[in-house]
Amino acid sequence: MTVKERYEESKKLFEELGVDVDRAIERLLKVPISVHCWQGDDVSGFDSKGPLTGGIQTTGNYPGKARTPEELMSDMDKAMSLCPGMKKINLHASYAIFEKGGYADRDKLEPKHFKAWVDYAVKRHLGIDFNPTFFSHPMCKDGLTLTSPDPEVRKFWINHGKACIRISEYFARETGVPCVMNIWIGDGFKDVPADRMGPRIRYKESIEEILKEPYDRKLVKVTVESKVFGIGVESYTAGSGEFALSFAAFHEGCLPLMDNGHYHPTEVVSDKIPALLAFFDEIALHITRGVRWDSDHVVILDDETREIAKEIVRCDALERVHVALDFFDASINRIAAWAVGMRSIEKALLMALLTPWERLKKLQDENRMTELMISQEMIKMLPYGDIWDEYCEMDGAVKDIDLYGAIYRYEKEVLTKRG
Ligand code: RNT
Ligand code: ZN
Repeated sequence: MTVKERYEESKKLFEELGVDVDRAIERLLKVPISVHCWQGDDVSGFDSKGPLTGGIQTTGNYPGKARTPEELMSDMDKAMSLCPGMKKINLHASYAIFEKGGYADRDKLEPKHFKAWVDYAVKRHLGIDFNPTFFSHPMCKDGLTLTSPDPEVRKFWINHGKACIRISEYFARETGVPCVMNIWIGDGFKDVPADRMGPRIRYKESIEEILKEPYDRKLVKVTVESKVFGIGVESYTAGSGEFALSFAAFHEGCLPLMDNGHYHPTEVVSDKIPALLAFFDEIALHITRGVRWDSDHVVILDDETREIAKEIVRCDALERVHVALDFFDASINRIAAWAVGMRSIEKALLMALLTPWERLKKLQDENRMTELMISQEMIKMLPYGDIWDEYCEMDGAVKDIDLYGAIYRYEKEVLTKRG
Protein backbone atom coordinates (compact mmCIF):
# COMPACT_ATOMS: atom_id res chain seq x y z
CA MET A 1 0.00 0.00 0.00
CA THR A 2 1.19 3.52 -0.72
CA VAL A 3 1.34 6.17 1.98
CA LYS A 4 -1.75 7.76 0.49
CA GLU A 5 -3.69 4.48 0.52
CA ARG A 6 -2.76 3.78 4.13
CA TYR A 7 -3.83 7.32 4.97
CA GLU A 8 -7.23 6.94 3.33
CA GLU A 9 -7.84 3.61 5.08
CA SER A 10 -6.85 4.85 8.53
CA LYS A 11 -8.73 8.09 8.08
CA LYS A 12 -11.96 6.07 8.07
CA LEU A 13 -11.23 4.78 11.56
CA PHE A 14 -10.76 8.29 12.91
CA GLU A 15 -13.86 9.49 11.11
CA GLU A 16 -15.93 6.79 12.73
CA LEU A 17 -14.99 8.40 16.04
CA GLY A 18 -16.03 11.80 14.76
CA VAL A 19 -12.55 13.19 14.02
CA ASP A 20 -12.05 15.33 10.91
CA VAL A 21 -8.56 14.25 9.84
CA ASP A 22 -8.07 16.76 7.02
CA ARG A 23 -9.04 19.58 9.34
CA ALA A 24 -6.60 18.30 11.97
CA ILE A 25 -3.76 18.48 9.44
CA GLU A 26 -4.87 21.90 8.23
CA ARG A 27 -4.77 23.20 11.80
CA LEU A 28 -1.41 21.63 12.59
CA LEU A 29 0.15 23.24 9.53
CA LYS A 30 -0.60 26.66 11.05
CA VAL A 31 1.00 26.07 14.47
CA PRO A 32 4.44 27.67 14.60
CA ILE A 33 7.09 25.77 16.57
CA SER A 34 10.01 27.92 17.62
CA VAL A 35 13.25 26.13 16.78
CA HIS A 36 16.15 27.01 19.09
CA CYS A 37 19.39 27.84 17.31
CA TRP A 38 21.45 26.71 20.32
CA GLN A 39 21.10 22.96 19.69
CA GLY A 40 23.47 23.40 16.73
CA ASP A 41 26.57 24.52 18.62
CA ASP A 42 26.04 23.37 22.22
CA VAL A 43 24.92 26.88 23.34
CA SER A 44 28.34 28.36 22.47
CA GLY A 45 27.16 31.44 20.55
CA PHE A 46 29.41 33.69 18.49
CA ASP A 47 30.24 36.49 20.90
CA SER A 48 32.79 34.84 23.16
CA LYS A 49 35.07 31.86 23.47
CA GLY A 50 34.34 31.31 27.16
CA PRO A 51 32.68 28.29 28.78
CA LEU A 52 28.93 27.80 29.17
CA THR A 53 27.84 29.07 32.60
CA GLY A 54 24.59 29.91 34.36
CA GLY A 55 23.56 26.54 35.72
CA ILE A 56 23.27 24.84 32.33
CA GLN A 57 25.67 22.41 30.75
CA THR A 58 26.11 20.40 27.57
CA THR A 59 27.77 17.01 27.66
CA GLY A 60 29.36 15.15 24.78
CA ASN A 61 31.58 16.11 21.86
CA TYR A 62 30.01 14.55 18.82
CA PRO A 63 31.88 15.76 15.73
CA GLY A 64 30.47 18.34 13.35
CA LYS A 65 29.41 21.14 15.69
CA ALA A 66 28.60 24.38 13.87
CA ARG A 67 31.42 26.89 14.34
CA THR A 68 30.26 29.86 12.30
CA PRO A 69 26.98 31.59 11.46
CA GLU A 70 27.11 30.02 7.98
CA GLU A 71 27.49 26.53 9.38
CA LEU A 72 24.77 27.05 11.96
CA MET A 73 22.36 28.42 9.37
CA SER A 74 23.10 25.56 7.01
CA ASP A 75 22.51 23.01 9.79
CA MET A 76 19.26 24.68 10.79
CA ASP A 77 18.14 24.58 7.17
CA LYS A 78 18.92 20.90 7.01
CA ALA A 79 17.14 20.09 10.28
CA MET A 80 14.06 22.15 9.41
CA SER A 81 13.87 20.69 5.90
CA LEU A 82 13.54 17.23 7.41
CA CYS A 83 10.55 18.15 9.55
CA PRO A 84 6.96 18.94 8.63
CA GLY A 85 5.04 21.89 10.02
CA MET A 86 5.39 25.63 10.48
CA LYS A 87 8.50 26.97 12.19
CA LYS A 88 9.93 30.10 13.73
CA ILE A 89 13.55 30.44 14.75
CA ASN A 90 14.61 31.18 18.30
CA LEU A 91 17.84 33.13 18.80
CA HIS A 92 19.94 34.08 21.80
CA ALA A 93 21.68 37.44 22.02
CA SER A 94 25.01 35.59 22.12
CA TYR A 95 24.39 34.69 18.47
CA ALA A 96 25.02 38.28 17.33
CA ILE A 97 27.01 38.38 14.10
CA PHE A 98 29.75 41.01 14.06
CA GLU A 99 31.44 42.41 10.99
CA LYS A 100 35.24 42.53 11.18
CA GLY A 101 36.20 44.87 14.02
CA GLY A 102 32.56 45.56 14.83
CA TYR A 103 32.29 43.75 18.17
CA ALA A 104 29.76 45.16 20.63
CA ASP A 105 29.33 43.98 24.21
CA ARG A 106 25.96 42.64 25.35
CA ASP A 107 24.79 45.99 26.74
CA LYS A 108 25.53 47.68 23.41
CA LEU A 109 23.94 45.22 20.99
CA GLU A 110 21.98 46.71 18.11
CA PRO A 111 19.59 45.45 15.45
CA LYS A 112 22.39 45.62 12.88
CA HIS A 113 24.20 42.79 14.68
CA PHE A 114 21.28 40.54 13.79
CA LYS A 115 20.69 41.67 10.21
CA ALA A 116 22.09 38.43 8.80
CA TRP A 117 19.54 36.50 10.88
CA VAL A 118 16.73 38.73 9.64
CA ASP A 119 17.83 38.14 6.04
CA TYR A 120 17.89 34.42 6.76
CA ALA A 121 14.42 34.44 8.33
CA VAL A 122 12.74 36.70 5.78
CA LYS A 123 14.02 34.61 2.88
CA ARG A 124 12.45 31.53 4.45
CA HIS A 125 9.25 33.27 5.69
CA LEU A 126 10.07 32.55 9.32
CA GLY A 127 9.31 34.62 12.39
CA ILE A 128 12.04 35.14 15.01
CA ASP A 129 11.88 34.77 18.79
CA PHE A 130 14.61 36.16 20.99
CA ASN A 131 16.40 35.69 24.31
CA PRO A 132 18.70 38.07 26.12
CA THR A 133 21.76 36.05 27.16
CA PHE A 134 22.28 36.47 30.90
CA PHE A 135 25.02 33.81 31.11
CA SER A 136 28.45 32.84 29.76
CA HIS A 137 29.87 36.35 30.21
CA PRO A 138 32.47 38.00 32.52
CA MET A 139 29.83 40.40 33.87
CA CYS A 140 28.02 37.45 35.50
CA LYS A 141 29.81 38.48 38.69
CA ASP A 142 29.81 35.63 41.21
CA GLY A 143 27.26 33.99 38.91
CA LEU A 144 24.78 36.83 39.36
CA THR A 145 23.26 39.20 36.80
CA LEU A 146 19.94 41.00 37.37
CA THR A 147 19.95 40.04 41.05
CA SER A 148 23.52 41.12 41.76
CA PRO A 149 24.02 43.30 44.85
CA ASP A 150 26.49 45.31 42.71
CA PRO A 151 24.54 48.12 40.98
CA GLU A 152 27.11 48.28 38.16
CA VAL A 153 26.50 44.64 37.33
CA ARG A 154 22.73 45.07 37.41
CA LYS A 155 22.99 48.19 35.22
CA PHE A 156 24.98 46.29 32.62
CA TRP A 157 22.38 43.52 32.43
CA ILE A 158 19.43 45.91 32.49
CA ASN A 159 20.97 47.65 29.49
CA HIS A 160 21.35 44.26 27.85
CA GLY A 161 17.66 43.57 28.41
CA LYS A 162 16.70 46.95 26.95
CA ALA A 163 18.92 46.38 23.92
CA CYS A 164 17.20 43.03 23.42
CA ILE A 165 13.76 44.64 23.49
CA ARG A 166 14.86 46.97 20.69
CA ILE A 167 16.22 44.02 18.73
CA SER A 168 13.05 42.00 19.31
CA GLU A 169 10.95 44.84 17.97
CA TYR A 170 13.21 45.02 14.92
CA PHE A 171 12.68 41.29 14.34
CA ALA A 172 8.91 41.67 14.57
CA ARG A 173 8.85 44.62 12.18
CA GLU A 174 11.13 43.00 9.62
CA THR A 175 9.47 39.59 9.63
CA GLY A 176 5.89 40.74 10.19
CA VAL A 177 5.58 38.17 12.98
CA PRO A 178 5.43 39.11 16.70
CA CYS A 179 8.58 38.25 18.63
CA VAL A 180 8.50 36.38 21.94
CA MET A 181 11.35 37.71 24.08
CA ASN A 182 12.14 35.41 26.96
CA ILE A 183 13.94 36.45 30.13
CA TRP A 184 15.73 33.67 31.94
CA ILE A 185 18.56 34.14 34.43
CA GLY A 186 20.50 31.42 36.20
CA ASP A 187 21.12 33.55 39.31
CA GLY A 188 21.11 31.54 42.49
CA PHE A 189 23.19 29.85 45.18
CA LYS A 190 24.88 26.51 45.54
CA ASP A 191 24.32 26.42 49.26
CA VAL A 192 21.82 27.72 51.75
CA PRO A 193 21.47 31.48 51.31
CA ALA A 194 21.12 33.98 54.14
CA ASP A 195 18.76 36.17 52.13
CA ARG A 196 16.16 34.79 49.75
CA MET A 197 14.12 37.96 49.42
CA GLY A 198 16.83 40.50 48.54
CA PRO A 199 17.82 38.87 45.21
CA ARG A 200 14.17 38.47 44.25
CA ILE A 201 13.35 42.11 44.92
CA ARG A 202 16.40 43.12 42.87
CA TYR A 203 15.32 40.76 40.07
CA LYS A 204 11.81 42.22 40.10
CA GLU A 205 13.08 45.78 39.99
CA SER A 206 15.58 44.95 37.27
CA ILE A 207 12.94 43.47 34.96
CA GLU A 208 10.74 46.48 35.68
CA GLU A 209 13.64 48.71 34.56
CA ILE A 210 14.03 46.67 31.38
CA LEU A 211 10.31 47.00 30.66
CA LYS A 212 10.59 50.80 30.86
CA GLU A 213 12.17 50.61 27.42
CA PRO A 214 9.34 51.81 25.16
CA TYR A 215 8.10 49.12 22.79
CA ASP A 216 4.98 47.95 21.02
CA ARG A 217 3.28 45.32 23.21
CA LYS A 218 1.69 43.79 20.12
CA LEU A 219 5.04 43.23 18.45
CA VAL A 220 7.11 42.06 21.39
CA LYS A 221 5.78 39.61 23.96
CA VAL A 222 8.03 39.53 27.00
CA THR A 223 8.03 36.24 28.89
CA VAL A 224 9.67 35.30 32.19
CA GLU A 225 10.94 31.72 32.54
CA SER A 226 11.19 30.08 35.96
CA LYS A 227 13.50 27.34 37.16
CA VAL A 228 13.65 25.23 40.28
CA PHE A 229 17.44 24.75 40.37
CA GLY A 230 20.50 24.64 38.13
CA ILE A 231 23.91 23.01 38.14
CA GLY A 232 25.95 24.80 40.80
CA VAL A 233 22.87 26.64 42.07
CA GLU A 234 21.13 23.73 43.74
CA SER A 235 19.87 25.44 46.89
CA TYR A 236 18.20 28.56 45.56
CA THR A 237 17.21 30.17 42.27
CA ALA A 238 15.90 33.72 42.35
CA GLY A 239 13.58 33.16 39.37
CA SER A 240 11.50 30.41 40.94
CA GLY A 241 8.08 29.25 39.76
CA GLU A 242 6.18 31.55 42.08
CA PHE A 243 8.43 34.47 41.18
CA ALA A 244 8.02 34.18 37.41
CA LEU A 245 4.30 33.51 37.56
CA SER A 246 3.61 36.40 39.94
CA PHE A 247 5.78 38.74 37.93
CA ALA A 248 3.87 37.96 34.75
CA ALA A 249 0.51 38.23 36.51
CA PHE A 250 1.29 41.65 37.93
CA HIS A 251 2.89 43.21 34.85
CA GLU A 252 0.89 44.28 31.81
CA GLY A 253 1.97 42.54 28.62
CA CYS A 254 4.17 40.00 30.42
CA LEU A 255 3.60 36.27 30.01
CA PRO A 256 4.80 33.34 32.11
CA LEU A 257 7.05 30.81 30.37
CA MET A 258 7.10 27.25 31.66
CA ASP A 259 10.00 24.98 30.72
CA ASN A 260 8.95 21.43 31.55
CA GLY A 261 12.49 20.60 32.69
CA HIS A 262 12.29 23.20 35.43
CA TYR A 263 10.02 21.64 38.04
CA HIS A 264 10.18 19.00 40.72
CA PRO A 265 10.26 15.55 39.12
CA THR A 266 6.65 14.58 39.88
CA GLU A 267 5.27 17.99 38.98
CA VAL A 268 3.97 18.23 35.41
CA VAL A 269 3.64 21.26 33.16
CA SER A 270 0.72 19.69 31.28
CA ASP A 271 -1.50 20.14 34.32
CA LYS A 272 -0.34 23.74 34.76
CA ILE A 273 -1.35 24.74 31.21
CA PRO A 274 -5.14 24.88 31.78
CA ALA A 275 -4.58 26.46 35.18
CA LEU A 276 -2.65 29.34 33.64
CA LEU A 277 -4.96 29.62 30.65
CA ALA A 278 -7.79 30.32 33.09
CA PHE A 279 -6.02 33.59 33.88
CA PHE A 280 -3.64 34.54 31.07
CA ASP A 281 -4.66 35.28 27.46
CA GLU A 282 -1.37 33.82 26.31
CA ILE A 283 1.39 31.73 27.82
CA ALA A 284 4.71 30.37 26.56
CA LEU A 285 6.40 27.00 26.82
CA HIS A 286 9.87 25.55 26.45
CA ILE A 287 9.42 21.94 25.46
CA THR A 288 12.26 19.81 26.72
CA ARG A 289 12.85 16.54 28.54
CA GLY A 290 14.14 16.42 32.07
CA VAL A 291 16.18 13.36 32.99
CA ARG A 292 17.29 13.19 36.65
CA TRP A 293 19.59 16.21 37.11
CA ASP A 294 19.36 17.43 33.53
CA SER A 295 16.56 19.58 32.21
CA ASP A 296 17.61 19.62 28.57
CA HIS A 297 17.51 16.18 26.94
CA VAL A 298 16.14 15.90 23.39
CA VAL A 299 12.35 15.90 23.23
CA ILE A 300 10.90 12.51 22.30
CA LEU A 301 7.34 11.30 21.99
CA ASP A 302 6.97 10.47 25.67
CA ASP A 303 3.93 10.66 27.91
CA GLU A 304 4.46 14.21 29.13
CA THR A 305 5.12 15.61 25.65
CA ARG A 306 1.84 14.00 24.57
CA GLU A 307 0.07 15.30 27.65
CA ILE A 308 1.30 18.86 27.02
CA ALA A 309 0.06 18.69 23.42
CA LYS A 310 -3.29 17.32 24.58
CA GLU A 311 -3.80 20.23 26.95
CA ILE A 312 -2.95 22.82 24.29
CA VAL A 313 -5.41 21.21 21.88
CA ARG A 314 -8.29 20.46 24.23
CA CYS A 315 -8.08 23.93 25.78
CA ASP A 316 -8.48 25.10 22.16
CA ALA A 317 -5.38 27.17 22.79
CA LEU A 318 -3.22 26.59 19.71
CA GLU A 319 -3.18 30.36 19.22
CA ARG A 320 -2.67 31.22 22.88
CA VAL A 321 0.32 29.04 23.69
CA HIS A 322 3.71 29.97 22.24
CA VAL A 323 5.57 26.72 21.78
CA ALA A 324 9.37 26.68 21.64
CA LEU A 325 11.86 23.84 21.85
CA ASP A 326 14.70 23.99 24.36
CA PHE A 327 17.25 21.20 24.64
CA PHE A 328 20.88 20.60 23.80
CA ASP A 329 22.60 17.30 23.35
CA ALA A 330 26.23 17.33 22.24
CA SER A 331 26.63 13.55 22.37
CA ILE A 332 24.73 12.70 19.17
CA ASN A 333 24.38 14.15 15.70
CA ARG A 334 23.00 17.62 16.37
CA ILE A 335 20.81 17.70 13.25
CA ALA A 336 19.22 14.47 14.48
CA ALA A 337 18.67 15.97 17.93
CA TRP A 338 16.85 18.92 16.40
CA ALA A 339 14.86 16.76 13.99
CA VAL A 340 13.75 14.25 16.62
CA GLY A 341 12.68 17.08 18.93
CA MET A 342 10.79 18.96 16.23
CA ARG A 343 9.13 15.84 14.90
CA SER A 344 8.15 14.67 18.37
CA ILE A 345 6.24 17.81 19.26
CA GLU A 346 4.56 17.71 15.82
CA LYS A 347 3.59 14.08 16.39
CA ALA A 348 2.23 14.86 19.84
CA LEU A 349 0.15 17.74 18.48
CA LEU A 350 -1.11 15.64 15.58
CA MET A 351 -2.19 12.86 17.94
CA ALA A 352 -3.94 15.40 20.15
CA LEU A 353 -5.72 16.90 17.14
CA LEU A 354 -6.85 13.42 16.09
CA THR A 355 -8.61 12.78 19.39
CA PRO A 356 -12.40 13.18 19.81
CA TRP A 357 -12.23 15.44 22.87
CA GLU A 358 -15.89 16.45 22.85
CA ARG A 359 -16.92 12.80 23.23
CA LEU A 360 -14.41 12.17 25.98
CA LYS A 361 -15.28 15.35 27.88
CA LYS A 362 -18.91 14.33 27.75
CA LEU A 363 -18.09 10.98 29.36
CA GLN A 364 -16.28 12.80 32.14
CA ASP A 365 -19.11 15.28 32.70
CA GLU A 366 -21.63 12.44 32.85
CA ASN A 367 -19.40 10.58 35.28
CA ARG A 368 -19.09 7.61 32.91
CA MET A 369 -15.57 6.95 34.12
CA THR A 370 -15.38 3.26 33.19
CA GLU A 371 -16.24 4.09 29.60
CA LEU A 372 -13.83 7.00 29.67
CA MET A 373 -10.95 4.78 30.73
CA ILE A 374 -11.74 2.20 28.07
CA SER A 375 -12.10 4.88 25.39
CA GLN A 376 -8.82 6.56 26.31
CA GLU A 377 -7.02 3.23 26.21
CA MET A 378 -8.57 2.38 22.85
CA ILE A 379 -7.53 5.73 21.40
CA LYS A 380 -3.88 5.05 22.21
CA MET A 381 -3.81 2.24 19.64
CA LEU A 382 -5.27 4.14 16.66
CA PRO A 383 -3.06 4.17 13.52
CA TYR A 384 -1.56 7.63 13.97
CA GLY A 385 1.53 6.58 12.00
CA ASP A 386 -0.43 6.39 8.75
CA ILE A 387 -1.68 9.94 9.18
CA TRP A 388 1.78 11.12 10.22
CA ASP A 389 3.49 9.63 7.17
CA GLU A 390 1.03 11.35 4.86
CA TYR A 391 1.45 14.63 6.78
CA CYS A 392 5.24 14.38 6.32
CA GLU A 393 4.94 13.55 2.66
CA MET A 394 2.50 16.33 1.84
CA ASP A 395 4.66 18.92 3.63
CA GLY A 396 7.85 17.82 1.89
CA ALA A 397 9.47 16.16 4.92
CA VAL A 398 11.00 12.70 5.13
CA LYS A 399 9.14 9.81 6.73
CA ASP A 400 10.51 8.39 9.98
CA ILE A 401 11.99 5.43 8.16
CA ASP A 402 14.07 7.72 5.91
CA LEU A 403 15.22 10.11 8.63
CA TYR A 404 18.44 8.42 9.64
CA GLY A 405 19.56 7.99 6.01
CA ALA A 406 19.05 11.68 5.29
CA ILE A 407 20.99 12.68 8.39
CA TYR A 408 23.75 10.19 7.69
CA ARG A 409 24.25 11.63 4.20
CA TYR A 410 24.51 15.19 5.56
CA GLU A 411 26.96 13.99 8.19
CA LYS A 412 29.14 12.32 5.55
CA GLU A 413 28.96 15.16 3.06
CA VAL A 414 29.08 18.18 5.38
CA LEU A 415 29.66 17.56 9.08
CA THR A 416 32.67 15.23 8.93
CA LYS A 417 34.49 17.78 6.75
CA ARG A 418 34.50 20.27 9.65
CA GLY A 419 37.80 20.25 11.54
C1 RNT B 1 17.87 27.02 31.08
C2 RNT B 1 16.65 27.56 30.43
C3 RNT B 1 16.90 28.46 29.27
C4 RNT B 1 18.03 28.01 28.39
C5 RNT B 1 18.19 28.76 27.10
C6 RNT B 1 19.51 28.51 26.46
O1 RNT B 1 17.62 26.08 32.02
O2 RNT B 1 15.83 26.52 30.05
O3 RNT B 1 15.73 28.61 28.54
O4 RNT B 1 17.95 26.65 28.10
O5 RNT B 1 17.93 30.07 27.30
ZN1 ZN C 1 14.16 26.87 28.84
